[in-house]
Amino acid sequence: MAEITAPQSPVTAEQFADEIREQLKYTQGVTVEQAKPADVYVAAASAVRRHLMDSWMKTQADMVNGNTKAVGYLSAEFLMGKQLENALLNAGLTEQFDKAVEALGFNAQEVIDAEYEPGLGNGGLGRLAACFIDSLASLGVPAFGYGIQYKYGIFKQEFDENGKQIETPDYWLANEEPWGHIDYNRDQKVSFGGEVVEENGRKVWKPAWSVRAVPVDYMVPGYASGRVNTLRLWSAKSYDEFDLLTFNKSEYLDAVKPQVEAENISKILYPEDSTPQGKALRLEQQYFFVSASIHDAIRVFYPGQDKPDLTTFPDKINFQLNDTHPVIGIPELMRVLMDEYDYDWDTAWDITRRTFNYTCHTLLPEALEVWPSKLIGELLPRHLEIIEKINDQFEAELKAKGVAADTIKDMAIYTGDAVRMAYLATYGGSHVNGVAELHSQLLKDVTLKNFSDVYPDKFTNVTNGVTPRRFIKLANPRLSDLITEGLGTDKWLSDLELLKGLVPLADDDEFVKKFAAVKQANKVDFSNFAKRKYGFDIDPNTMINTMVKRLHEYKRQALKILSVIADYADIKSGKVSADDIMPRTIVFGAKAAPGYYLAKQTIQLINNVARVINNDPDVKGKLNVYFPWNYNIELAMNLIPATDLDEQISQAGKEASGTGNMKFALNGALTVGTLDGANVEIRERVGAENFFLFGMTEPEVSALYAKGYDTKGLSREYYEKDPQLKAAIDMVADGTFSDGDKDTYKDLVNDWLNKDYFMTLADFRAYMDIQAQIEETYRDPMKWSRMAVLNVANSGYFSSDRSIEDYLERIWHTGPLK
Ligand code: RUG
Repeated sequence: MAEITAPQSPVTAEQFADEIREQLKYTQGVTVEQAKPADVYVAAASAVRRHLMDSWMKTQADMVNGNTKAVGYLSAEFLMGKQLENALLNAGLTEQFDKAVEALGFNAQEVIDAEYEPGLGNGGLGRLAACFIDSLASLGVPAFGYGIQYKYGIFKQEFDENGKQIETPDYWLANEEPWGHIDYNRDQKVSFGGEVVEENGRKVWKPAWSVRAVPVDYMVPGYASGRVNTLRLWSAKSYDEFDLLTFNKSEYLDAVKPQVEAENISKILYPEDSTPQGKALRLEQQYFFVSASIHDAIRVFYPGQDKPDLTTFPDKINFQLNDTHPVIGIPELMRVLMDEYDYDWDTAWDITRRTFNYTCHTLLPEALEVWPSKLIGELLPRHLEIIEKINDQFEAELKAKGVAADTIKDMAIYTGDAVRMAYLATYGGSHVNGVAELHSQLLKDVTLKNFSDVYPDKFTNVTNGVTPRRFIKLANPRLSDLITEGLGTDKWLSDLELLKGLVPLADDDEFVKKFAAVKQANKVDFSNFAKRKYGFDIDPNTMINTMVKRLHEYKRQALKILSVIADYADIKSGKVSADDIMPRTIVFGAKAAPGYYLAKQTIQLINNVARVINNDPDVKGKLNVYFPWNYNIELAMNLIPATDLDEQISQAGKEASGTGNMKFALNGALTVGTLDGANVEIRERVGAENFFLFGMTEPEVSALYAKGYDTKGLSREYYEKDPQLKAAIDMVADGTFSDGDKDTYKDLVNDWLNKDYFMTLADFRAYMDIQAQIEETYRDPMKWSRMAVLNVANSGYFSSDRSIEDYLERIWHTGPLK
């Protein structure tokens, strides 16, 4: 019998059923007979919250009264996913829930499905924030997640009849949302605009307008830690609800204008993954949540004190800046300390520098935010002054260190016209980290090279991770049970390195067969899920080959679809018989930023390749492409456990880390990938022989740029020289996937042949070759499954618990609550 250490709740299933009944009756006013699954979901969520309440209050009290420094994770995105199952797991109520709901006459899955998934993030960055707050709570570290409760999350994706992406608003709050508690009594005032005047020798900011930041609190229960932290998402409300005078003049729209303007701030998540847009509103959002959070932390840690000793602030809490989005917090804390609490510049600077740390998540220059000074000056005039002064101090410091004048100019935080937020964060905080070893190295060598030359000690790496509770235990219960059986304990859920104990089992045929059976059962489940949700007919006896991630040129969905087209072209031309093909189902999931033209063309192409190939009798169902729309966490949790082969094929040197790659490896998919981001570390750990590596390395990519690949149109040479590549591209150009219309994809084709910045064509041959090797391996099921077992066994390092332990040791220097 395996040793089970999962949290146990004190209540029985009968008692939990009574609690649900009580919630239904006394809070919601419905009888069990009247209730729908959605009512039971709300009641169960409220009942779980009650169970977590004491731990939540105790965690907060211990945090304020104890001496353990807390972490404030400042993030514009938290992509939490559905909450009920996770809360049940961490409260030790999973079994009680299943039985209670059944006793009440409901199906547990239907109740769970009734929850609407919040999409308060764009992709990896937001999901990482969610994994991190889960791990902080599970490790018992006092922490706040601070962000924005957007009214509309990331857009809902649909495809029209031509396969084009359509974006529709995702009003996730349309139905009752039982998790967030709106705390009107702990609001904060956030001001904008106006001017700075001198009064009695002091700078005084006279803002023009203010909004009310109201916190909406979400519990973040730890797994088996007894701790419950807080995710505090700010919602913008107006101080002037309604102008009665204007209304009485029958100017109804004008009467609500101030309210609409104020509430716009938390209205919508910017649908961007790596390119900042929508300037003014985005800066307002950033300042809004950061200013409210800083004031909130002062309120929390110095309760009831008018004149707190804020020199201790960095000992109470450290703020982690999740990308450049919250970096305006640096001048904000300076302003608060000087203007609201009377500290001098040097003291304020010392406190600020010790409070903040910065995580960079990108290597794409366009994702490092640069704000026009004019905009900052208009919205936050006092902050612009402070930034200028920080820049003066910075330049003086560099000069004193003997840095050359030209370099100082290159490093300017404030250029006169613009403010470079990544530079401000690097100078204004104690540490800077990248999110995978290669990424952190490239930050030091390229992106922030000047800074790392001057401040080498600031730079460190923390490789990303994912929470095993959501992405193994909840997503893949069969594999979880098998792991527990194999290891004889379920302790791996809070110590993922224990998975190493599975290594010897890769040589145990019985275990490997069980492992393969788990994968097969998951594939059947996924096929049923895809039929129910999307109407797809996925054959679970084919290899499930998945590529899910944001649609971006650097991630190279184009490379994948070109390879599919090349295979298809081979069948059509008779070069290859469909009977000889290893049956494969390729599943894509991806949203493109609404304004990203080539990404949207790629989506259209994939959809039309799917339409043509899936309906072509010549292919005999051997090659299938599916593109379920609106990729989200629910889809991920169903698809990842069913995947045989995962695609991580970004151009080397472009993906900061990736976290999907970790989820797949942990669920026993094999990876085909480049030496990019965390792929490098995954491959090192699972073993080169258990990873399908292909493509150029980062130095090879750089060398090819140096030859003028994108500027001299060198990609065309690859097209001319490789008949298979040529056939594939010609098929796109000749209208095969656009009902004969040659214009539909002309911009995409033009880009491939004349620019191809991300070197899809240059890596095509290597990619086709590795796919041949993959097919051969897959034809030996035991070999494949053994490799998959070794992927699971050696991926324990990629737990977000380990990432948080690295942050604790290298950056935050704090630990669990005593
Ligand atoms: O693109 C990166 C991923 O490589 C990374 O895994 C993830 C979490 O660190 O963050 C993604 N990211 C980067 N999302 N937005 C940005 C823009 O800076």
